[in-house]
Amino acid sequence: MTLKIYGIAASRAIRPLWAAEELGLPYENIPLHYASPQAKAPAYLAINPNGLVPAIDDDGLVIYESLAITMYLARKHAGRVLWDGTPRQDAHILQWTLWAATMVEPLTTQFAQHSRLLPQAQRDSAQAAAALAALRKPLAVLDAHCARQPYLLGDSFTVADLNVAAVLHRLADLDAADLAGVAAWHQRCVTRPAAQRAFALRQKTA
Ligand SMILES: N[C@@H](CCC(=O)N[C@@H](CS)C(=O)NCC(=O)O)C(=O)O
Repeated sequence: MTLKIYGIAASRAIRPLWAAEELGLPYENIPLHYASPQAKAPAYLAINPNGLVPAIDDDGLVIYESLAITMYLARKHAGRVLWDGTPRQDAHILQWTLWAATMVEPLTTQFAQHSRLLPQAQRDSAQAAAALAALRKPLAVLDAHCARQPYLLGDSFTVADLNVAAVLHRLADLDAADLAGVAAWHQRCVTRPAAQRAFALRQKTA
């Protein structure tokens, strides 16, 4: 198989898996668990020296960082679904992806860790609440944007939607945050057939 995607689907590997499904690419998923010794063993560190998932090997081209991988796959298969190949679209894809990585993901990670990922004894509900409170500002920006158009770049789903929706997926309940625009847009993204196929992999490998 030309495209190998490392990482169990119940991890940030869901992002490249979702992208591959959107693009209709054949791929092999190597269900490496992020907490397993293999993720820190020399064979995998040669692929991702950070010892984190996901990473991909696309016919010898090795890449890590989940959001960089999805953008690479979208660009490589420009014109298929996720990217139309214009510099204008590229600029907005980068804008939203970096926004998600810097303004949102540290807070969604803090929330996920302190609400469900860390062992119970290490969870601090105050930290989970603080993350949700700090998220209100960037999510209000997204909410206002989503109220104006169906997808982040306009009428069509792109890799910007995939990246931002996947980052937000770690939040429990967007409706509860009183963000109707974000909640409706997020539903549109995650109910896509390709997203559902990728999410179904989580049952197999969780
Ligand atoms: N910025 C990286 C983060 C990757 C990351 O932290 N992955 C987690 C799984 S979702 C992991 O491998 N954790 C193992 C560890 O922290 O040792 C990306 O987006 O690919």
